[in-house]
Amino acid sequence: MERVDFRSDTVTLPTPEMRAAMASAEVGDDVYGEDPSINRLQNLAAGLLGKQAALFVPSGTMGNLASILAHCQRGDEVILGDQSHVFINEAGGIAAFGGVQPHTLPNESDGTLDLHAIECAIRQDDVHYPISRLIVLENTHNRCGGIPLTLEYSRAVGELAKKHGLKFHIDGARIFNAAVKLGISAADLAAPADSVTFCLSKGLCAPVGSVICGDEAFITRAHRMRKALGGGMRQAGVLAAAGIVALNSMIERLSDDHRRARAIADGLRNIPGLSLRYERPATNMVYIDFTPQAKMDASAVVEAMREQGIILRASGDGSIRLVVHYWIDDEAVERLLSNFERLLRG
Ligand code: TLP
Repeated sequence: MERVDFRSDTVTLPTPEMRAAMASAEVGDDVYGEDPSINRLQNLAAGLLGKQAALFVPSGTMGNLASILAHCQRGDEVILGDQSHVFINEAGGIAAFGGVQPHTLPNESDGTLDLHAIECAIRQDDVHYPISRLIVLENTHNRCGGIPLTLEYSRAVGELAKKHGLKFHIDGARIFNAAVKLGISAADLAAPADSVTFCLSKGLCAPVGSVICGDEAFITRAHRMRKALGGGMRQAGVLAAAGIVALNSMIERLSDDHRRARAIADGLRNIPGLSLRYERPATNMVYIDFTPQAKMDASAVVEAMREQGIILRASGDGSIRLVVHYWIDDEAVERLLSNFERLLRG
Protein backbone atom coordinates (compact mmCIF):
# COMPACT_ATOMS: atom_id res chain seq x y z
CA MET A 1 0.00 0.00 0.00
CA GLU A 2 1.48 3.36 -1.03
CA ARG A 3 1.96 5.74 1.89
CA VAL A 4 0.55 9.24 1.50
CA ASP A 5 1.49 11.93 3.98
CA PHE A 6 -0.77 14.94 4.60
CA ARG A 7 0.98 16.20 7.76
CA SER A 8 2.87 19.02 6.09
CA ASP A 9 4.54 20.11 2.87
CA THR A 10 7.80 19.83 4.82
CA VAL A 11 7.60 16.04 4.29
CA THR A 12 8.16 16.39 0.53
CA LEU A 13 10.96 14.26 -0.88
CA PRO A 14 13.28 15.60 -3.59
CA THR A 15 12.20 14.85 -7.16
CA PRO A 16 14.34 12.66 -9.47
CA GLU A 17 15.45 15.83 -11.30
CA MET A 18 16.63 17.28 -7.98
CA ARG A 19 18.53 14.12 -7.08
CA ALA A 20 20.28 14.18 -10.47
CA ALA A 21 21.19 17.87 -10.05
CA MET A 22 22.51 17.17 -6.54
CA ALA A 23 24.68 14.30 -7.74
CA SER A 24 26.37 16.44 -10.37
CA ALA A 25 26.43 19.77 -8.50
CA GLU A 26 29.57 21.91 -8.71
CA VAL A 27 30.62 22.71 -5.14
CA GLY A 28 33.20 24.72 -3.15
CA ASP A 29 33.62 26.13 0.35
CA ASP A 30 30.67 28.45 0.90
CA VAL A 31 32.16 30.00 4.03
CA TYR A 32 34.78 31.38 1.61
CA GLY A 33 31.93 32.28 -0.79
CA GLU A 34 33.34 29.77 -3.26
CA ASP A 35 30.43 27.42 -3.86
CA PRO A 36 29.26 28.09 -7.42
CA SER A 37 25.91 26.33 -6.93
CA ILE A 38 25.10 28.35 -3.81
CA ASN A 39 26.12 31.56 -5.56
CA ARG A 40 23.85 30.65 -8.49
CA LEU A 41 20.93 29.87 -6.17
CA GLN A 42 21.39 33.14 -4.26
CA ASN A 43 21.46 35.18 -7.48
CA LEU A 44 18.38 33.42 -8.79
CA ALA A 45 16.52 33.94 -5.50
CA ALA A 46 17.44 37.63 -5.25
CA GLY A 47 16.17 38.14 -8.80
CA LEU A 48 12.88 36.31 -8.17
CA LEU A 49 12.24 38.27 -4.97
CA GLY A 50 13.33 41.57 -6.53
CA LYS A 51 16.01 42.23 -3.90
CA GLN A 52 19.70 43.17 -4.22
CA ALA A 53 21.10 40.08 -2.52
CA ALA A 54 20.24 36.71 -0.98
CA LEU A 55 21.66 34.23 1.53
CA PHE A 56 21.11 30.46 1.64
CA VAL A 57 20.33 29.17 5.17
CA PRO A 58 19.62 25.67 6.47
CA SER A 59 16.01 26.30 7.53
CA GLY A 60 13.13 28.75 7.60
CA THR A 61 13.59 29.09 11.34
CA MET A 62 17.21 30.15 10.93
CA GLY A 63 16.18 32.47 8.10
CA ASN A 64 13.73 34.32 10.31
CA LEU A 65 16.10 34.34 13.29
CA ALA A 66 19.13 35.60 11.33
CA SER A 67 16.92 38.26 9.70
CA ILE A 68 15.50 39.48 13.00
CA LEU A 69 18.96 39.52 14.60
CA ALA A 70 20.25 41.48 11.62
CA HIS A 71 17.50 44.10 12.03
CA CYS A 72 17.39 44.36 15.84
CA GLN A 73 19.60 45.09 18.83
CA ARG A 74 19.14 43.52 22.29
CA GLY A 75 16.16 45.11 24.06
CA ASP A 76 14.44 46.08 20.80
CA GLU A 77 10.86 45.11 20.19
CA VAL A 78 9.35 43.31 17.22
CA ILE A 79 5.63 43.62 16.41
CA LEU A 80 4.19 40.35 15.17
CA GLY A 81 1.06 38.19 15.20
CA ASP A 82 0.12 36.02 18.16
CA GLN A 83 -0.48 33.17 15.68
CA SER A 84 2.77 33.65 13.81
CA HIS A 85 5.30 30.88 13.30
CA VAL A 86 8.08 33.13 14.64
CA PHE A 87 6.19 33.64 17.90
CA ILE A 88 4.78 30.13 18.38
CA ASN A 89 6.99 27.66 16.55
CA GLU A 90 10.56 28.89 16.65
CA ALA A 91 11.49 27.94 20.20
CA GLY A 92 11.60 31.54 21.41
CA GLY A 93 14.85 32.03 19.45
CA ILE A 94 14.51 35.79 19.02
CA ALA A 95 14.30 36.24 22.81
CA ALA A 96 16.80 33.51 23.68
CA PHE A 97 19.55 34.47 21.24
CA GLY A 98 18.77 38.08 20.37
CA GLY A 99 17.29 39.54 23.55
CA VAL A 100 14.51 40.77 21.27
CA GLN A 101 11.11 41.25 22.87
CA PRO A 102 8.04 40.08 20.95
CA HIS A 103 5.12 42.50 21.03
CA THR A 104 2.24 40.35 19.83
CA LEU A 105 -1.01 41.58 18.31
CA PRO A 106 -3.96 39.30 17.62
CA ASN A 107 -3.93 37.90 14.10
CA GLU A 108 -7.22 38.55 12.33
CA SER A 109 -8.75 35.43 10.78
CA ASP A 110 -7.26 36.46 7.41
CA GLY A 111 -3.72 36.48 8.85
CA THR A 112 -3.41 40.26 8.93
CA LEU A 113 -2.68 42.52 11.89
CA ASP A 114 -5.02 45.47 12.28
CA LEU A 115 -3.21 48.54 10.91
CA HIS A 116 -4.47 50.81 13.69
CA ALA A 117 -3.37 48.24 16.29
CA ILE A 118 0.12 48.18 14.74
CA GLU A 119 0.29 51.95 14.89
CA CYS A 120 -0.80 51.93 18.56
CA ALA A 121 1.80 49.26 19.36
CA ILE A 122 4.68 51.43 18.15
CA ARG A 123 6.41 52.85 21.24
CA GLN A 124 7.07 56.50 21.81
CA ASP A 125 10.61 57.64 22.33
CA ASP A 126 10.71 57.31 26.12
CA VAL A 127 13.41 55.81 28.31
CA HIS A 128 10.83 53.51 29.91
CA TYR A 129 10.01 51.73 26.67
CA PRO A 130 11.80 49.25 24.47
CA ILE A 131 12.58 50.54 20.98
CA SER A 132 10.09 49.41 18.35
CA ARG A 133 12.32 48.24 15.53
CA LEU A 134 10.59 45.74 13.29
CA ILE A 135 7.23 44.46 12.02
CA VAL A 136 7.03 40.78 10.98
CA LEU A 137 4.22 39.38 8.83
CA GLU A 138 3.71 35.84 7.56
CA ASN A 139 2.65 35.16 3.95
CA THR A 140 0.95 32.75 3.42
CA HIS A 141 -0.27 32.59 7.00
CA ASN A 142 0.06 29.01 8.22
CA ARG A 143 -2.19 28.98 11.29
CA CYS A 144 -4.75 31.22 9.59
CA GLY A 145 -5.55 28.55 7.04
CA GLY A 146 -2.71 29.15 4.59
CA ILE A 147 -4.26 32.42 3.49
CA PRO A 148 -2.23 34.84 1.35
CA LEU A 149 -1.84 38.44 2.49
CA THR A 150 -2.71 40.75 -0.38
CA LEU A 151 -0.37 43.16 -2.08
CA GLU A 152 -2.52 46.10 -0.92
CA TYR A 153 -2.21 45.02 2.70
CA SER A 154 1.54 44.40 2.45
CA ARG A 155 1.97 47.83 0.89
CA ALA A 156 -0.05 49.45 3.66
CA VAL A 157 2.18 47.81 6.29
CA GLY A 158 5.30 48.81 4.33
CA GLU A 159 4.15 52.44 4.28
CA LEU A 160 3.28 52.38 7.97
CA ALA A 161 6.72 50.92 8.79
CA LYS A 162 8.45 53.61 6.73
CA LYS A 163 6.42 56.41 8.28
CA HIS A 164 7.58 55.34 11.75
CA GLY A 165 11.16 54.38 10.82
CA LEU A 166 10.60 50.66 11.44
CA LYS A 167 11.92 47.74 9.40
CA PHE A 168 9.55 45.19 7.86
CA HIS A 169 10.32 41.47 7.48
CA ILE A 170 8.11 38.87 5.77
CA ASP A 171 8.23 35.25 6.87
CA GLY A 172 7.47 34.11 3.34
CA ALA A 173 8.01 30.41 3.99
CA ARG A 174 5.24 29.87 1.41
CA ILE A 175 5.41 33.20 -0.44
CA PHE A 176 5.31 31.41 -3.80
CA ASN A 177 1.98 29.80 -2.82
CA ALA A 178 0.74 33.33 -2.13
CA ALA A 179 2.10 34.71 -5.40
CA VAL A 180 0.59 31.88 -7.47
CA LYS A 181 -2.76 32.22 -5.73
CA LEU A 182 -2.87 36.01 -6.17
CA GLY A 183 -1.56 35.83 -9.74
CA ILE A 184 1.28 38.28 -9.06
CA SER A 185 5.05 37.92 -8.75
CA ALA A 186 6.79 37.12 -5.49
CA ALA A 187 8.90 40.24 -6.18
CA ASP A 188 5.76 42.41 -6.09
CA LEU A 189 4.67 40.82 -2.81
CA ALA A 190 8.13 41.27 -1.29
CA ALA A 191 8.63 44.84 -2.54
CA PRO A 192 7.14 46.64 0.49
CA ALA A 193 9.39 44.66 2.88
CA ASP A 194 13.03 45.21 3.80
CA SER A 195 13.63 41.47 4.00
CA VAL A 196 11.93 38.17 3.27
CA THR A 197 12.68 34.55 4.09
CA PHE A 198 11.27 31.86 1.83
CA CYS A 199 11.55 28.06 2.06
CA LEU A 200 12.77 25.69 -0.64
CA SER A 201 11.92 22.65 1.44
CA LYS A 202 8.13 22.97 1.63
CA GLY A 203 5.84 23.02 -1.40
CA LEU A 204 8.85 23.51 -3.67
CA CYS A 205 10.06 20.04 -2.67
CA ALA A 206 13.80 20.62 -2.14
CA PRO A 207 15.20 18.50 0.69
CA VAL A 208 16.84 21.30 2.71
CA GLY A 209 17.06 25.04 2.89
CA SER A 210 15.60 28.50 2.85
CA VAL A 211 16.76 31.80 1.43
CA ILE A 212 16.82 35.29 2.97
CA CYS A 213 16.56 38.23 0.56
CA GLY A 214 17.17 41.92 1.15
CA ASP A 215 19.56 44.74 0.31
CA GLU A 216 23.33 44.26 0.31
CA ALA A 217 23.92 45.85 3.71
CA PHE A 218 21.20 43.74 5.36
CA ILE A 219 22.46 40.51 3.77
CA THR A 220 25.99 41.30 4.99
CA ARG A 221 24.66 41.54 8.56
CA ALA A 222 22.48 38.42 8.14
CA HIS A 223 25.56 36.56 6.84
CA ARG A 224 27.40 37.33 10.07
CA MET A 225 24.37 36.19 12.10
CA ARG A 226 24.16 32.96 10.10
CA LYS A 227 27.82 32.29 10.97
CA ALA A 228 27.20 33.03 14.67
CA LEU A 229 24.25 30.64 14.68
CA GLY A 230 26.39 27.87 13.20
CA GLY A 231 24.67 27.98 9.84
CA GLY A 232 27.77 28.61 7.72
CA MET A 233 27.95 25.45 5.64
CA ARG A 234 30.77 24.26 3.43
CA GLN A 235 30.08 22.27 0.23
CA ALA A 236 26.36 22.87 0.55
CA GLY A 237 26.04 23.34 -3.21
CA VAL A 238 24.68 19.78 -3.27
CA LEU A 239 21.66 21.25 -1.45
CA ALA A 240 21.53 24.46 -3.46
CA ALA A 241 21.40 22.41 -6.68
CA ALA A 242 18.04 20.99 -5.60
CA GLY A 243 16.94 24.51 -4.68
CA ILE A 244 17.74 25.75 -8.18
CA VAL A 245 15.54 23.00 -9.66
CA ALA A 246 12.84 23.99 -7.16
CA LEU A 247 12.87 27.63 -8.28
CA ASN A 248 13.06 26.79 -11.97
CA SER A 249 10.37 24.14 -12.14
CA MET A 250 8.22 23.83 -9.02
CA ILE A 251 6.57 27.23 -8.60
CA GLU A 252 3.79 27.28 -11.21
CA ARG A 253 2.60 23.79 -10.31
CA LEU A 254 1.68 24.97 -6.77
CA SER A 255 -1.75 25.79 -8.25
CA ASP A 256 -2.32 22.01 -8.54
CA ASP A 257 -1.87 21.76 -4.76
CA HIS A 258 -4.36 24.59 -4.25
CA ARG A 259 -6.90 22.89 -6.53
CA ARG A 260 -6.54 19.60 -4.63
CA ALA A 261 -6.92 21.36 -1.26
CA ARG A 262 -10.21 22.81 -2.52
CA ALA A 263 -11.30 19.35 -3.68
CA ILE A 264 -10.54 17.98 -0.19
CA ALA A 265 -12.59 20.75 1.43
CA ASP A 266 -15.48 20.10 -0.99
CA GLY A 267 -15.37 16.39 -0.18
CA LEU A 268 -15.24 16.89 3.60
CA ARG A 269 -17.81 19.67 3.83
CA ASN A 270 -20.84 17.41 4.22
CA ILE A 271 -19.34 14.62 6.29
CA PRO A 272 -21.14 14.50 9.65
CA GLY A 273 -18.99 15.41 12.62
CA LEU A 274 -16.54 17.55 10.68
CA SER A 275 -16.42 21.30 10.28
CA LEU A 276 -14.07 23.24 8.06
CA ARG A 277 -12.31 26.02 9.91
CA TYR A 278 -11.88 27.94 6.62
CA GLU A 279 -14.67 27.21 4.14
CA ARG A 280 -12.60 27.59 0.97
CA PRO A 281 -8.91 26.87 1.32
CA ALA A 282 -6.98 29.62 -0.45
CA THR A 283 -3.77 27.65 -0.93
CA ASN A 284 -2.57 24.19 0.12
CA MET A 285 -3.98 23.76 3.65
CA VAL A 286 -7.29 22.43 4.97
CA TYR A 287 -8.04 22.77 8.69
CA ILE A 288 -10.75 20.51 10.10
CA ASP A 289 -12.40 20.54 13.50
CA PHE A 290 -14.42 17.69 14.98
CA THR A 291 -17.87 18.46 16.41
CA PRO A 292 -19.05 16.72 19.62
CA GLN A 293 -21.35 14.59 17.40
CA ALA A 294 -18.44 13.09 15.43
CA LYS A 295 -18.28 9.28 15.51
CA MET A 296 -14.53 9.44 16.21
CA ASP A 297 -12.20 12.15 17.47
CA ALA A 298 -9.11 13.44 15.70
CA SER A 299 -6.61 11.08 17.33
CA ALA A 300 -8.78 8.01 16.61
CA VAL A 301 -9.06 9.11 12.98
CA VAL A 302 -5.29 9.57 12.78
CA GLU A 303 -4.76 6.03 14.03
CA ALA A 304 -7.36 4.45 11.74
CA MET A 305 -5.99 6.32 8.72
CA ARG A 306 -2.45 5.16 9.49
CA GLU A 307 -3.62 1.55 9.06
CA GLN A 308 -4.61 2.55 5.53
CA GLY A 309 -1.22 4.15 4.82
CA ILE A 310 -2.62 7.66 5.18
CA ILE A 311 -0.49 9.74 7.51
CA LEU A 312 -2.19 12.61 9.35
CA ARG A 313 -1.44 14.56 12.50
CA ALA A 314 -3.84 15.76 15.18
CA SER A 315 -3.12 19.05 16.93
CA GLY A 316 -3.38 19.53 20.66
CA ASP A 317 -6.75 21.26 20.20
CA GLY A 318 -8.29 18.20 18.55
CA SER A 319 -8.15 19.52 14.99
CA ILE A 320 -6.34 18.17 11.96
CA ARG A 321 -4.42 20.21 9.40
CA LEU A 322 -4.21 18.56 5.99
CA VAL A 323 -1.46 19.90 3.74
CA VAL A 324 -1.32 19.20 0.01
CA HIS A 325 1.98 19.02 -1.86
CA TYR A 326 3.78 17.56 -4.87
CA TRP A 327 3.50 13.95 -3.65
CA ILE A 328 -0.29 14.15 -3.18
CA ASP A 329 -2.05 13.31 -6.45
CA ASP A 330 -5.76 13.05 -7.33
CA GLU A 331 -5.81 9.40 -6.32
CA ALA A 332 -4.41 10.23 -2.86
CA VAL A 333 -7.16 12.83 -2.45
CA GLU A 334 -9.77 10.22 -3.40
CA ARG A 335 -8.28 7.73 -0.92
CA LEU A 336 -8.34 10.31 1.84
CA LEU A 337 -11.95 11.30 1.17
CA SER A 338 -13.28 7.75 0.90
CA ASN A 339 -11.62 6.86 4.20
CA PHE A 340 -13.12 9.90 5.93
CA GLU A 341 -16.52 8.82 4.56
CA ARG A 342 -16.02 5.24 5.77
CA LEU A 343 -14.86 6.26 9.27
CA LEU A 344 -17.26 9.07 10.03
CA ARG A 345 -20.37 8.27 8.01
CA GLY A 346 -20.25 4.51 7.44
N1 TLP B 1 6.27 25.13 9.50
C1 TLP B 1 6.09 23.74 9.84
C2 TLP B 1 6.01 23.54 11.36
O1 TLP B 1 7.10 24.12 11.97
C3 TLP B 1 4.75 24.09 11.96
C4 TLP B 1 4.85 23.21 9.16
O2 TLP B 1 4.68 21.98 9.15
O3 TLP B 1 4.06 24.01 8.63
N2 TLP B 1 7.60 29.88 8.75
C5 TLP B 1 6.45 29.23 8.53
C6 TLP B 1 5.24 30.02 8.18
C7 TLP B 1 6.39 27.84 8.62
O4 TLP B 1 5.23 27.23 8.42
C8 TLP B 1 7.56 27.12 8.95
C9 TLP B 1 7.53 25.61 9.12
C10 TLP B 1 8.74 27.84 9.15
C11 TLP B 1 8.73 29.23 9.06
C12 TLP B 1 10.04 27.16 9.56
O5 TLP B 1 10.63 26.43 8.57
P1 TLP B 1 11.70 25.28 8.92
O6 TLP B 1 10.90 24.09 9.31
O7 TLP B 1 12.47 25.13 7.65
O8 TLP B 1 12.55 25.80 10.03
